[in-house]
Amino acid sequence: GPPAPYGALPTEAHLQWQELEQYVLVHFTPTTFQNKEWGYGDADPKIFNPSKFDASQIVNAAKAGGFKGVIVVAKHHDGFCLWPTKTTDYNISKSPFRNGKGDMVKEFEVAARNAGMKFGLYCSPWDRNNEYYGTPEYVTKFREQLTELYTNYGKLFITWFDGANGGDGYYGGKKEKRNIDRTTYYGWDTTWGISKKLQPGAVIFADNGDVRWVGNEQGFAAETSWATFTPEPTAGKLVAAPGETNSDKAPEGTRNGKYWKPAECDVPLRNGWFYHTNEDNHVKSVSELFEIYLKSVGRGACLDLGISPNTDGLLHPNDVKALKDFGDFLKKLYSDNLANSAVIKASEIRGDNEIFFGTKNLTDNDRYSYWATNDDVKKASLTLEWKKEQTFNIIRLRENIKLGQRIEKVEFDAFINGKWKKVATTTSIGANRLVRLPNYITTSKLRIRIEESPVCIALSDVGVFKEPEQVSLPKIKRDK
Ligand code: IPT
Repeated sequence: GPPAPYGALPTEAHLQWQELEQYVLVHFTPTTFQNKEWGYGDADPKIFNPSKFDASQIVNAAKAGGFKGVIVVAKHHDGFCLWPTKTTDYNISKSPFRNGKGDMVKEFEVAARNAGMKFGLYCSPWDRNNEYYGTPEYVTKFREQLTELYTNYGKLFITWFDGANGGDGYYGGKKEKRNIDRTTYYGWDTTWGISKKLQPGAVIFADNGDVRWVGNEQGFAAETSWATFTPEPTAGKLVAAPGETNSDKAPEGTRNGKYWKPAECDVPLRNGWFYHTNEDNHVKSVSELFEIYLKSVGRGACLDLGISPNTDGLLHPNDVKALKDFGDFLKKLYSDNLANSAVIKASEIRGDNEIFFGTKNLTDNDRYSYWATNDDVKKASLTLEWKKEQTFNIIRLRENIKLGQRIEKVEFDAFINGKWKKVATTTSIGANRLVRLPNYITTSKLRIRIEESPVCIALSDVGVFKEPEQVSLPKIKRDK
């Protein structure tokens, strides 16, 4: 039979989320028209007048970048709701957009579904406009907002809870500071109960949610990154909560952690989350995006890229181009998986059962079919052999995560000048691991040695790729 699962395991919602690998997060509110990052909740709704708004322009640009889902910030910290909510007047119906008859969340949803992309929503807990913020009445309203969002916009893949909250605002028009206890105020168990009931297929993003914040806004998971995590409260708090969690440990996660809580890497395409004209020339390049991709998707996390429409309600041409260039780059990178033309031999196959556990499962594009070893075999190797020499620099490994995250160390050898030569070492594998060799290698044999695992091997994928020539990565700035 199959190997026993190991440790904490993903839910069905986790698996669906994981398979997306990359999606975008759209920030667009009156804050855009104020040229700010965090709105104070003082903007007149009349300034929200994106006369050329076109959700499909934005969504299709993301799709061209290889992104498979769209999360819309339905309400940011400024409290302005992009849908005609019943909970507050501070919403789109008071703006000139579509003469006060518009629903921007709906327009984004329709555009995403038309593009074949998944849809998700962000609704800020912090609300710097709401007069009730800080009292129990606001929490009731916040839950009503979530209920509206969970009811009227179809099936969501994610519901996103920002830990940034509490402080200055124009609450009910009065400038004040309102601090709350982020661990107790929102009644997260009850609030997330609504999410689970109305959107059971959606993962909850939060420092201590179904998917964890990676702990920085650079989009970098750690070189060793576990999908399991044991969230702990910050000093002096009794429970972990968004904004009050040991997020310093989040880039790496917890080996053998209590819960399956893989990382989401959120990072904006520009410097900030909102559009600013003076950042038109600070749109990330293909090489910067590829570095982020390697350190997020390539380390088993998902990449959540922030995109920001301008005051016309469109993505700037520089952003559109950056996304398209990156998408074209990824297409080229993945256009030829050299593992498909290799003969792959394993040091052993579980129960000699080629069909269930053989090496054919490594190249069938199915994340859950796998090559496995016998129960007591925790070290094993694969050899890929080609008729002719091949040139490549990227190796992809995936485990069948339905059986948990198992492998802890892998080494790679290439057969060069008649000898095996070690070319790379890596650690955590999980849902996806991209190993990038600093230089192309040319060889007819590649050996993959799994050196450490607490249990037998259950590997689902081997990919071998050649990076398109034009890219050289930026000098690495920070790499935990
Ligand atoms: C940071 C929050 O503290 C964290 O909970 C999470 O929501 C994260 O944002 C999302 O990027 S605050 C940010 C200014 C680092």
